[in-house]
Amino acid sequence: MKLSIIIPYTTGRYLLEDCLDSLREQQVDNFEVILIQDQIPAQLNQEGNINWIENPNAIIEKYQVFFPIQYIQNEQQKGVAACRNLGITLAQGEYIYFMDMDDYLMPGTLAQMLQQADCSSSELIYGDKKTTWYKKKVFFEILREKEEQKELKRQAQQMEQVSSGQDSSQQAIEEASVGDEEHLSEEESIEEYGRKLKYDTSSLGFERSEFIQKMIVRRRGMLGISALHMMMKRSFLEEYGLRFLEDLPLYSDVVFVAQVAIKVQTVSYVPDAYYVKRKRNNPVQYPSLSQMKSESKFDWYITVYRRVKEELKQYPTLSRVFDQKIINFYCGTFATRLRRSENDCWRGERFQVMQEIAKQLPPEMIKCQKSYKKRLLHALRKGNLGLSIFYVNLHLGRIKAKRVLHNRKLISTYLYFHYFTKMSLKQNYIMCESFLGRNYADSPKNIFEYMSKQYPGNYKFIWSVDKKTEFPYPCTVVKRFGIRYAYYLARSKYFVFNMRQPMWMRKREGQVFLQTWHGTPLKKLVYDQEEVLSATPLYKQQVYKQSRQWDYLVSVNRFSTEVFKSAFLYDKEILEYGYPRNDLMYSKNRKEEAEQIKKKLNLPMDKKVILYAPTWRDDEYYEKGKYKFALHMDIEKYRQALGDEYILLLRTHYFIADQLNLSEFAGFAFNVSKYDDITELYIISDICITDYSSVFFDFANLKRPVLFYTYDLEKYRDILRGFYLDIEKDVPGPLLFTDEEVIHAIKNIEQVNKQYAQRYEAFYQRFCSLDDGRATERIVNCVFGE
Ligand code: C2G
Repeated sequence: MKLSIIIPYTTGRYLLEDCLDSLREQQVDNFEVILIQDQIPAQLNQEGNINWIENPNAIIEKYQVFFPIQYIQNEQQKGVAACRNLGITLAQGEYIYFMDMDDYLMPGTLAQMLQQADCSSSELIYGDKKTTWYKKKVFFEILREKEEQKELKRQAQQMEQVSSGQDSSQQAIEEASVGDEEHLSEEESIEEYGRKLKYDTSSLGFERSEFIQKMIVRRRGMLGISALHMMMKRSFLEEYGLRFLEDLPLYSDVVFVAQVAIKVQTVSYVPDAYYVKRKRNNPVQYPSLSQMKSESKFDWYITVYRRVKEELKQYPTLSRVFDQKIINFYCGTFATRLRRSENDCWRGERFQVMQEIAKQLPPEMIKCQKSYKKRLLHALRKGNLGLSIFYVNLHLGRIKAKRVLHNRKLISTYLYFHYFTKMSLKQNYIMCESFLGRNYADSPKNIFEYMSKQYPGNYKFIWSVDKKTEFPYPCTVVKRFGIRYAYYLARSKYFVFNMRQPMWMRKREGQVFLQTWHGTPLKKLVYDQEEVLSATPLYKQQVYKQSRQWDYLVSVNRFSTEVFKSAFLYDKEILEYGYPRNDLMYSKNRKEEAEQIKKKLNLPMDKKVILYAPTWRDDEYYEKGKYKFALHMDIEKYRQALGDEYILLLRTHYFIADQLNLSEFAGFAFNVSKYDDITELYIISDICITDYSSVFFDFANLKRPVLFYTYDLEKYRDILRGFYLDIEKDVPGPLLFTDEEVIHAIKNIEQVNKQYAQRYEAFYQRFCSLDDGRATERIVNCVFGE
C-alpha cells in the first residue's frame, strides 16, 4: 500500500461526500482511506439545532467500490488529534496524508505528489492550498469560468501584440525571467524575514526553510498552521514518534508541524498539487472547530505556545517565529479583550500569564516591532494593566475615528448604543421599511396605509426610505442608517419590515418585530441553501441572529410556512394570512386604478402590456447589495414582432445596480425599474415574463399568463441556488430559452393559456388561495390588536 489517507469525521455527511468524491477523481490506486468518526462535542449536542447522529454507511458503501475504506467509530468524543493518531497506528501505507472531511482535492493532486514520492523518495512532500466557501462542483465551475476569462484576455493580448509587432520569442524570455525573479524573491524573503527580526536563517537548508516559510511563518497565527496536505513517510513519523497533542481540542497541529519541520531531512514541494480548504458557511449548525466559541481558546493558545517553545529549544530561529505569533496574538486579540471584559480572568490571571511570557521575549525582538506593539509590550512587561488599557483605547479610538470620518453610519450606531437605547420606548411608534429602504412598497406599505386610514392619529409612522417619496398619509421619513434612523430604531415599539433589519440592531425588551417577508420562495433560502454564492458568505449566521428577533412572520400560503420553518430555523408565530401586498389585486376598483397607473407612467392606453421582471444572480455583483445585470433580450426583435400590439415594461430587481438604457426603443420598451410598487405594475400588465423571481406567485392572483425566460436554468438551479419546486412541472407557464421562443409564446398566448389552464388552476389553489383582499386587515388585527 503506497498511501494511507486519514480523515477524522464528526458530522456533515454532505461535506464528506465531496471529500471522498475528490479522491475517486484522483485516478490513482494503491491508497486506503481511514475514516474515524468521533462523537460530537457535548456543548454542540446541547444546542439541539440539528440531528447530530449521522450514519455515513451509505456514502462509505458508495466509495468502497473505488478504494478501501476502514471506518472506525469512537464511542466517546476524543478529538481530532486522537483520531489522527489512531489513524497513524492503523495505517498500512508507506506514506501518510491527512485530510479534513469538509475539504477536497483538485484533480491530479495525489498523482503528482505520488510521482514526486517515487522520484525523490523524500520524507515529506507537500503542495499548495486554495480556500473556498463552496462545494466541489460549484468551486470547479467558478475556476473554469475564471480560466475561460483569463484565456480570453490572453488571446486578446496576443492579438494586440501581433498587431503591434512584438516578437513571441522575446515574450517567452520575459516570461521566463519573471518566473525566476519570483522564485528568488521568495528565497530572499526568508532571509529578509530573518534579518528583520535579527535571526540567523543561514542554518536552514533552502528546502526546509521554504517549507517553514510556507507552512509556519506565512500561516496566520497558530490556527493557520496545519498538518493538512503533507504526505509524510510513515517510517519517518515512527522513527521520531511524531504524534498530535491529544489534550488540546484546537491547535494540536502546531507542535506536530514544528516537530516535522525540525526533524525532516528531505522535503519536496509540488507546486500544482492543490488541497482545497472549504470554509463553513453555516457556523450555527455545522461549525468547524475554529468557529466554535470557547473561553478556553486563550488557554489553549498559551499551552501550545509553551509546548512548541519547549520543543524548539535547540532551534532559536524557528522558535522566534512563534514569539512573533504570540506578540501578534497579544496585541491583536488579547489586549482588546482586556478593556471590555468584565471577566476578571482576562484582567487579572491571564494578564499575568501574558506578562510572564512577555518577560521571556528577547529585548531586540520587542525593539523591532511597530510603535503600538512596542508600547503595549513594554506596559505588559511592567505588569501595568491601566497603561495597557490606555494604549489599547488610544489605538482603537484612532482607528474608529478614522473609520467614522469615512463612514457616517458609525456615528449612528455609536449614538444608538450609547444614548438612544437608554431612552424609553414610544408605545405608538411604528417603523416601516421595504426592500432595505429602496422602495415605498410591498406589505409594509399596505399595512401603513390601512392603519393610517382606519386609525388616524393613533400611531406615529416612521418610514425608512432613501429616495424622495410622496406618502398618502402623514409619516416621518428617515434615511436608512442615518442618525434619525438609529434614533427611531431604538425608540419605536413596533417594526414592520419586509427584509432583514440591520445587523447591529439589538431588540429591546417590549419591542415587537413584524417580518412580512417579500415573496413565496421558489429559490432556496438561507438554511436550505447549501451554498451561499452571494456577496456575504456568512449570510446564514447573520440571518440566524436577525430572525431570532422576529416576533411574527407573514406567510402567504402553507407552502411558504413550511419553507420558512426550515429556511430560517424559525419556531415563533407564523401568520399564514395571505400577503397584504396582494390586496390591491382583489380591489373592486382595480380597473380604474390600473388606468390611473398607466397614465401616471405615460404609457400608451391602446396597447397591451408585457412586464419582464427577472431576478438577480447571486454570483454577479460589484459589492454587497449591488448586483450586475446583463439583459438577455434582443429588444429589437420583440419590437419588430410585437410592437403593433404590445409594449414592454422592463423591471430589474431592487438589488441591481446597472441602469438599463432603453432610449433607442422609445415608445415600445419602458424602464420601470425605479417605479416603487411592482403590484401596481402587475395590475396594468397582460402578460408577465420572469425567470426565477417570486413575482409569478403574486402575479398569478390575476390569473393572467406567465412565461418563464430561463436561459440559464441549469446554472441557476444546479449551481447558484436550487429550487423548492420542480420548475419543469409545477410552475404555471412554459419554460423558454431563447428570444424566439418567448416571442412565439406571446404571439400564441391563447394557445399557451389553454395548454397550461389545468396546471395554472392547481397552482392558484396551492399558492394564491389565501389572498382575498383582506390580508392586511387580518394581520393588523393580530399584531396590533386593532
Ligand atoms: N421584485 C421586483 N422586481 C423584480 C424582481 C423582484 O420588484 N424584477 C420584487 C417582488 O416584489 C418580488 C420580490 O422583489 O416578490 C422578491 O424578489 P425575488 O426575485 O423573488 O428575489 P429575492 O429578493 O431574492 O427574494 O421568498 C422570496 C425570496 O426571498 C426571494
